[in-house]
Order: sequence, then structure tokens, then C-alpha cells
Amino acid sequence: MLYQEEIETMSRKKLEELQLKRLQDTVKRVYRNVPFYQKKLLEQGITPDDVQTLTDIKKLPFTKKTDLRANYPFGLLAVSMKEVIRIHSSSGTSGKPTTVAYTKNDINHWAEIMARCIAACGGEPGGILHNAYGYGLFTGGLGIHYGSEKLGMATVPVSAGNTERQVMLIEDYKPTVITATPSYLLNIIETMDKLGIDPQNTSLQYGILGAESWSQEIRTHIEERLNIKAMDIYGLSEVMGPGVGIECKEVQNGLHIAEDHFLVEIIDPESLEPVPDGEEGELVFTSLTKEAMPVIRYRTGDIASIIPDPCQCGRTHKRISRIKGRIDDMLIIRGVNVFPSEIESALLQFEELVPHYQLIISREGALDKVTLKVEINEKIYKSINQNLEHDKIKHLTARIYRKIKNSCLISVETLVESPGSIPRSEGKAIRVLKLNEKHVKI
Ligand code: DLL
Repeated sequence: MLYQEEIETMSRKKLEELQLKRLQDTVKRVYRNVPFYQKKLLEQGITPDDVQTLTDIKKLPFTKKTDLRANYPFGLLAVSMKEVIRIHSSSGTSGKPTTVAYTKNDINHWAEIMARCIAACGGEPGGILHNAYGYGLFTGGLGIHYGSEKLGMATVPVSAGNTERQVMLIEDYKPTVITATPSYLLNIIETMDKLGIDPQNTSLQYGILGAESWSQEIRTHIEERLNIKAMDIYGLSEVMGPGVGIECKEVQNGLHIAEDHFLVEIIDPESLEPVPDGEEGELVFTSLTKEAMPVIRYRTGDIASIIPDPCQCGRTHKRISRIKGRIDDMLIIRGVNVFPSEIESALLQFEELVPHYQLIISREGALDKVTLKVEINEKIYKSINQNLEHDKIKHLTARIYRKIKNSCLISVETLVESPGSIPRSEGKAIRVLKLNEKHVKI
């Protein structure tokens, strides 16, 4: 269903006219109201009048997460605090969190964008949506919530955690749509198994999953286990929250960017030049309608590419590929670059394993060392009499090692563990554990 058909299928020409007008307004607003941006623009010898076409975006400075931290908490506000009606915050791996703020219009736009995302994924007015994203400072819970209500769905604000209760509510309320991180949904499926409930036979039809990177293989696994269609949703607090990009249920290939609200660029993270469509690079967003905390050319640290072909669903907004991972999460092992999602894809091919794993990065002299922890399923565990020294396990370990070496070109020490030994996620899974880094979670 198209929630805002006119906008979602707008011709490129009209869309670009709208984007230019909104870009010009945004640049004027930050130049006038945010000393940080005024200084940056002046340093580059630019005034808002220099933005005459969309390609003039290239003249504008980039914004990074460190800029948000340096201006913590409210230094980048473009409105007075009296106009702010919501504050969210995102966790980071070090130092202060980043804080974002919203005016009433910002919240309304976000709800509208999220409503069309949910509609693009099969949600309909009158249906029931089970929202298992965390509520709180994280943008997931409330972001989805407002969109779901706006669309007219009965929204169950269950939040993350208390997984047995989640299963009971799914059984009792019979929602058609579930929203959660993919790793938490895996946890919910596992809990259904434990409770003797058949995941194939719930009322669920669609999943809207994101907030962390997940491979196509995990998607297939979730779709088969739950007998649903699972769509990818992308977003980040600094730019808005969930809804910046959404897959459509018709095609399930690439995420449509809400281009009436965000200008998307993909750049080479080294040269900072745009890369051609179809090539991978770092996603950069400029907000076009945000009032409280607009961002200019925000470098997300996320790797994706533009899918140049028009989408068969009829939406004209550009699509990006699913996110390969964050630049910070890329492992560089003896000169080879690997994303955890690539290791995940390789692991999902082993029927003996459950889809949970952890990569532990430690230092060995000057080099990074990776240990991969995986978990066998109950059936195999029973068949080897719970003896992890069994030859079957040695053989499995060697096969996993070889598979990763062949498909990812790196050697990882592989540890096969008993069922349940890897911590289950209730939000964003911590798949990569860097032993020398402090992880600050809020
Ligand atoms: O995770 C917003 C969100 C909530 C998106 C619910 C989707 C659903 P942050 O906590 O600020 O915001 O984290 C943003 O999470 O830069 C990506 O690295 C990662 N991320 C978000 N969605 C995806 C996705 C929310 N679909 C950071 N695939 C982003 C891969 C994702 N990574």
C-alpha cells in the first residue's frame, strides 16, 4: 500500500525541485541559527546563496559524529529550546553519547515517514503491530510507535525484553506485523520453540527489521522459521531515527530513501568524493525538513551503494543496498578487510549451528587476532552426548575454519560451544567484542 502515493511516486524532476528548495531553506536556517555551521560555511567561503543546484551540495562541509559530541548536548540546535518537544540519545563506543532533538513538526514528519514505511511493508490501518524495539532514549521504539499509530494500526508498545511475555502477547493479540531487531526476533523465535509454540503458525505476516546489520541469509532463516516476509528498515538518530530507508514488500531488494526529507550521497571515505551509482561507499545524508537539529552532509560511517534501476513497486525514491556494516566494524586481519555480515553469511550455511555468533578481537603483538564463537543446536548436542570433545565437533570446527578462510579470506580461531552459551540479544546484538575497548551503553 502506498501511504502517500503522490510523494512516493513523484517524478524525479518534481522531486529534485522539491529537494533543492528544501536544501536551500535548510542551509539558510543553519547559517542563521547554528554558529557551528555558520563558522564551517564561512571557512569554506560559502554563503547560502551559493546553493543554486542540487550538485552544489558538494560545496558544503561534512558533519561527523565527533561534531555532535563536541557540541553535546544542545550546541547544534537550530531552534530555541522552547520549541523542542522530544530528545533522544544514542549510545556510542566511547565518550559522551550523541543527543538529538525534535520540534513538533519534526515529530509529525517522522510519524508520516514511518507510517509510509510500515505501509510499504504490509501494515494496514485496522491491523495490529507488535513493536518489540526498545522504548526509551533509543529512537527505535517511539519512532515505530508514532508511525504505526499514524497509519491507524493498533500498536502494542511491548518494547524489548521479557521474551516469554512477548510470545504470549503474539499468541493472544494476533498481530500481523512485528517490528524488532533481527537478533531479537531470533531470540523470540527460539523462545517460541522452547515454549512449544510453532513459529510457523502465528498470526504474523510481516517483519520490519533493522537497527543492526543482518545478512540475506539471516533474512531467509527468519522468513522460513516464522513464515513471514521480512523487510529491512534503516535509520540513525542523528538523521532522524528509523525510517530513513525502507524496503518494499513487493521487491525486497534495496531500501527506498525518504528522498523528500533526506538527500543521500555515497562517498569514498578516503577521498570524500562521490562514488558512481552501484559502487560501495559511505552513506552521507543531509536533512531537508528538520527544524530542531538539521544535519548537513552527515557522514554515517555505514557502507552501502545506490541501486540505480527503478523499482518495480512504482516508488521513485532512490534505493540503497542493504548496509554491509559500519566502517568501524570492518575487521582488518593481516591486510584483508572483512565485515562481520560476511562471516555471518558463511556461518548460516551450517545446519548444525544456531544463528548466533560472536567475534572476539584481541591483540597479539602488533596484529589483531579474531576468535569466532559459534553454537551448536540442541539436536547435535544431544547426538554427541554433550561432549564437545567429540570427533564430530572437531570435524565441524575444521569445516567452519575452511569455509571462512575460503569465503572471507581470513583465518579465525573457531570455538564451537554448547547451546545457549552465546548471550542472546534484546536489542542490538553485540556480534563483535573488542577486548581492548570500553563499550558505553545507555
Ligand atoms: O538504530 C534507528 C533504527 C531503529 C533503525 C529501529 C531501524 C530500526 P541508532 O541507534 O542511532 O539508530 O543507530 C544507527 O545503526 O548508523 C547503522 O550503523 C545501524 N543500522 C540501523 N539500521 C540498520 C540496518 C537506529 N537496517 C546505526 N542495517 C546506523 C544495518 C543498521 N545497520
